Amino acid sequence: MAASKLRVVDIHTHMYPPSYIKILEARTTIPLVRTFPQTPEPRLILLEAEGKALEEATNDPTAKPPGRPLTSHFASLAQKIHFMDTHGIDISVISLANPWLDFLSASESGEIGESVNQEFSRMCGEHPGRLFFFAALPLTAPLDTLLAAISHVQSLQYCRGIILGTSGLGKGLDDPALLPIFEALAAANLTIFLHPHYGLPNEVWGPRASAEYGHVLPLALGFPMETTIAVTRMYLSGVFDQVRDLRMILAHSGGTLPFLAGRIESCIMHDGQLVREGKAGKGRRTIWQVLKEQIYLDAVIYSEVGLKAAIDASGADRLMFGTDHPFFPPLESDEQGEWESVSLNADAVTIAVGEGSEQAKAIMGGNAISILRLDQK
Ligand code: 5CU
Repeated sequence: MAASKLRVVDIHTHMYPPSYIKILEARTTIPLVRTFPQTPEPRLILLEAEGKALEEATNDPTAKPPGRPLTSHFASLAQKIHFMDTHGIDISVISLANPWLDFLSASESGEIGESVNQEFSRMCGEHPGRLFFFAALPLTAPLDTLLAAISHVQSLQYCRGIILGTSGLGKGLDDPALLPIFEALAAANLTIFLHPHYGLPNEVWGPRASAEYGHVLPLALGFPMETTIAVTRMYLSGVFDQVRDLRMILAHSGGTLPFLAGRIESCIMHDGQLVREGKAGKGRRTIWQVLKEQIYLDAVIYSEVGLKAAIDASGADRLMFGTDHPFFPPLESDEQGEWESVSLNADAVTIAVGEGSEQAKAIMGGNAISILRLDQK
């Protein structure tokens, strides 16, 4: 068999288009963009965990600035292409970063969503074949607006799926009211890219976190647990059986799902209520099966240990490389150069499956090209 060519595809790479940044600049509650006297660059404040730091910096001009600097990496298309070129990335599937359209009112989200998706479509059109995108859905809008949005994004040439947070319509992803949305997405052949934003309640991090531990706890632990909980709730609700054509890519290699799937299974088998209600018996598709049939995982886990667990759980043919650009820039080297956060993920693939192996080529790009139809412009 002829060896396949390496093409690198980044399926986890975000942007906030300029129009979206304007919305954030006009806001007074998180998410928002604001300038502080202690630093020249505007700050992007996204997470509820950043609330205390925001309050302190607002009241005290000497307090440390909250959030992260809003650099050109967040909103500039030229910068995205430069980042791709610097890291040898052939194709990127770009998506709006969190918290997407989740905070918009019901009356405005449909229209803003349409224009944001149109903007992503236009950006992809400027680099045909190099850029595709996951669209954002106006989840706070009425159902007919939401369904119309799915039809709209399906018609956009470079759209390959949608990016979704874990709140769904406000009650999580096991909400029966989401079924028509999942059905419409599956029928439209639009893959869901599931991404965390809400983390865990602030109290979990304890009183020292905001002042002493930076963003480590919400990002390293809150994000992956959020994803794990959301997908486990979906699994327990039966939605994967109800919508068999539903396809989801889970961010950050599925949170902790590959590691915890065995424990989830054991808890189901040993749960008196589920056994009595016939929900744990023979014929049930296990979470292992769902992981191999309806779920894909990105390879944004920064270590071969987690990556091997992801491969064992879903299969090397279901893993897809990502960078999480523009998050996690280098702090002590030039942002225009190579990013260590990227090489950590690329190295994890090499160590896990062998440099230049067919599995490495698949994870680095081949899988994304076939799963997301990136050969069709
Ligand atoms: O650094 C962060 O807060 C984030 C974020 O908000 N979203 C993301 O995708 N990665 C990192």
